[in-house]
Amino acid sequence: MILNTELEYKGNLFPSNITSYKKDVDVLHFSTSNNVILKLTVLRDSMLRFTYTTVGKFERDFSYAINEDASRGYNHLEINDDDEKYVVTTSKLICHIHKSDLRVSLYDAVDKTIICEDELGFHWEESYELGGDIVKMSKAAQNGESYYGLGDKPQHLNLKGRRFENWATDSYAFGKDTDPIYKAIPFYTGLHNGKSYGIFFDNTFRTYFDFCSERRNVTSFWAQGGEMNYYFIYGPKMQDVVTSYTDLTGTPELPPLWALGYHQCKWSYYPESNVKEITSKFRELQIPCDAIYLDIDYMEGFRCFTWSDEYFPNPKRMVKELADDGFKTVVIIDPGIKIDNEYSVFREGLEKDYFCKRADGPYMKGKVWPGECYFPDFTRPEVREWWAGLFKELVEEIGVKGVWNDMNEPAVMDVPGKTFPPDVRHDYDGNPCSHNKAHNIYGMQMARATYHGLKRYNYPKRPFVITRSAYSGTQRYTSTWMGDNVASWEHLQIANIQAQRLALSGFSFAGSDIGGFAEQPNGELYARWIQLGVFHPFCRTHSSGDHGDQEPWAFDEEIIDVVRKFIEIRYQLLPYLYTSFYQYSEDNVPMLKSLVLFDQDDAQTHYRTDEFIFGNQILVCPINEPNAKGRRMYIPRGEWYNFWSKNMVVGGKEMWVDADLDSMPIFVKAGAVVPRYPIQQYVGEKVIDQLNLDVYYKAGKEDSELYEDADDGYDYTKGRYSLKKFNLAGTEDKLIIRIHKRGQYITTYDTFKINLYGLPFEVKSIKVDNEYVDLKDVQFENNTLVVTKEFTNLQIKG
Ligand code: MIG
Repeated sequence: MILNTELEYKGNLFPSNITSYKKDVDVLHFSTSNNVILKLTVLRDSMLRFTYTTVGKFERDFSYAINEDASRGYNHLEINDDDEKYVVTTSKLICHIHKSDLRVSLYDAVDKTIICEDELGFHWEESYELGGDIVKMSKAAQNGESYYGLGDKPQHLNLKGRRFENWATDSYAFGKDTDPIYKAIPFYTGLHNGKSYGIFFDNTFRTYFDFCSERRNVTSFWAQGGEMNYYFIYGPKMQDVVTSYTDLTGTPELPPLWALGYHQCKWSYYPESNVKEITSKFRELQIPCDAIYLDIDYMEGFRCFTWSDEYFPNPKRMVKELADDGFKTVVIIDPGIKIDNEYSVFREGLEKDYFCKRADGPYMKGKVWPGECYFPDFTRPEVREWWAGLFKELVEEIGVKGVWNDMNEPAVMDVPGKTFPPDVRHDYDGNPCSHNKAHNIYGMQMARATYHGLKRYNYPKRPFVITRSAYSGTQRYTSTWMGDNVASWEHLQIANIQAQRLALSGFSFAGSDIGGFAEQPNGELYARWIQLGVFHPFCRTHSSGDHGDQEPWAFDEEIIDVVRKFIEIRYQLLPYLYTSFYQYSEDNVPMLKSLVLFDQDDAQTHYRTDEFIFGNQILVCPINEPNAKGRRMYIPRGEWYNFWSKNMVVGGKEMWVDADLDSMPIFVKAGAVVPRYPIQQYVGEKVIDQLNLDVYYKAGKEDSELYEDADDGYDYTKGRYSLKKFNLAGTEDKLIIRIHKRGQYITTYDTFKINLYGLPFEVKSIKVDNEYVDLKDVQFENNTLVVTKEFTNLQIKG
């Protein structure tokens, strides 16, 4: 099979000249004399979809990735032509389609500069093995162009100079540069000359991307089947590219707040007494923790939806006792259903014909943990419905709060390719196909069915699901982790890159196995990893357990203290993190921002990997090396306060930052208003009776947000939420904070405790809503004050 788009390759076929053109509102068809049709759909002024067929007729238009509610609509659409080309113009883009060969060039509509242009453009090769085409696209790389995205690739953040494959693969102990691994997210952004665009190649077959690796000036992508079908998304800000892609493929609903707490996991905690020992120890050592996981050994012979009588004689009681102590129970559920006629899930699946079959009729049989298994065809709506129903007892009756979907690449043991053979049939929601097409979305459809089950039976509370495999759009249903990493310093670095990369690929709710899954970290590595992990949207320690324990107390006192301290920081920042989740869910804003996403105009950011912005205003940089007392890092442009010392630094430069083992580089953007909770051992342990607002003075303006609701449930969808926007404006002798409020949720607290940092003047007077207040009345002391949460205008003067 030809795996490249090289010009010299003789099997390549190309579109010939355009012979007809047709316009149907916002869909333009360009047909060539050799039966190629380019269908160009104008979705938004900044988003065009390109689909090609080589047989004069398109497949049924169906995608698992696209979010039904994605924004559509444009302000301007104009089509002209001259001898050489058609010209499609929107308010953001100008698109040329060349009449002689169907090649496409895209320009910025405002300054007319080139954004992206076809090199060979669309071409294809006939696939004798599979039938249909191997569809290919090549684009000219622009001067100084950089590339980002592609989901979970464990490589340098900037993808330039490399080639990648997307084929969901179980990758135990993967390494730096292993490719592919668990996920297939065929979306990237290009950045050159201050402008960014994105390409989402919505094709679920095995796809490849080449960023100037095969040829220095060419970027290409291709698939082993299906149609050339991609979305072109223009910025020019990378943040707009990422939010548009995220809007296109969707975001999750808000998770329950506890899901943003700290989670503890291991393969495996059993029996019940061991689980209790672990949870009690967290409380005894006062290390906050919200969730405890049960890996495959909780089941009876690895049969999904069963419990081992021996290890867990009364799961309902145990789950309740754990819940009384603030622990939510999350259990693993794999796709393989054990072939066992005594097992009701198997019998039902068989009777109802829900399992995947080989091309000639036999069931797809594969070995996984339970032994020989059959596998539900999650690409059939009826099967997903059945699967969702299987969670009734687990969730409604036993009280499990979250489900962990593993092995859903799908992974199969002891066979070549470690997955289903290609002839396995799938329904693909009424578009029957082979595993070649369904492989990359199998895990997504499993997680989707799981999500619907959890949502149904946990209602009116919110569901929590975590998946290992994913395709674009999977973020609508579930969180994710990076799979089986290793306890090494290099993997700490990889985890950092993967979390950033996933966030800029639309999938923010992600985290690594803290400390590493395979092998065992020493205390120092574990502590450094916790420091990074508490700044990832999903925060869980997990390990295979085959090299010893990985609870905080498996290490010495000093490490326990560091771990506690950082998990406490996460719990204090929960309202900030939750707000960031709200901005992701509602406004499609990634929860982590690589520096290039934060400030693309600063060329220094284009190859940075370690530093990132957590939410919108907190800059962090993990320590990646042993025996470090600090590190050099790049501080992005602007003014930043050292989180620990509260000293201000001016960015746009590299600097050394001290960070002994009990510290790490953390900075807060000047002007930020950061909400802070008291330390709790689990979400909801305390009623919040006062909210801290840490206010970092800035000579100038900065906006911050605070989103709050009941932390669970769906009342927020009926308006019972509270969204506060803080507009901060500082001058030499004055600081003004205005609040704009929205929503009807009434917070449990009545007052803010405002902690002022970096004030360049001594406070002489305070006005709340235009009335001078006695400094005593607001308990003004050491630059802190207490004010009613109802204030809309606070003026502090020197
Ligand atoms: O073949 O369920 O990535 O998190 O602990 C190993 C046992 C299966 C792989 C997952 C890992 C999990 C483990 N699973």
